Amino acid sequence: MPAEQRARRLFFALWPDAATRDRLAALSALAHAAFGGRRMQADTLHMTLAFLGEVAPARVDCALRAGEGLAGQPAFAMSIDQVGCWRHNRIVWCGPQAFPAALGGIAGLLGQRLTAEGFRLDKRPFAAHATLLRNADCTRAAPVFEPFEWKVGEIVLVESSLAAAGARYAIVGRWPLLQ
Ligand code: 2AM
Repeated sequence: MPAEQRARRLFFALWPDAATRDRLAALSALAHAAFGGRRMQADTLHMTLAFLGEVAPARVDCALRAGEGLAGQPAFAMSIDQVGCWRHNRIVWCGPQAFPAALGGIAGLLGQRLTAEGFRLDKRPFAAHATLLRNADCTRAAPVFEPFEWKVGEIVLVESSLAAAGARYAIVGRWPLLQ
């Protein structure tokens, strides 16, 4: 099938700046020493806001329009101060214990906009997490670590494609938040 007709796997996310990515990568190494499993690539660590799945090429503009609706939302910061392991899927993740109100506002608005554009989203409540490891052993104890701040200044739309070396991510849209 020609590339321009192929469905594209898309999701909205928070993408860390270099300093935050380095902190996330260091936390991933620490978590790996505790839980084992497979580390996610350091340069693509992120927090998913809304997963769209396979999107037909003609519908990509609808996703971009939903992103445009985020203009005017405030930039915010969150403290990454929690590491957990989900037994049902053996994912080790990190996130904020205190869910920032601004993040709830952005996720809620994005969900509304996407629904209005005809996307069907996961019904489960949004769980603010960045996946660090897969296939981890959740019976082990979580590591102690120094919490750090993740400053969020933009929302991105990401395309994920499968390459020989695993998932490849490309940012296909970005929307700055109000500083
Ligand atoms: P996860 O890290 O918790 O698996 C790209 O796959 C991103 O979209 C990942 O961060 C993944 O979250 C998220 N995602 C959410 N729902 C998904 C689904 N049904 N299938 C694949 N990825 C999903």
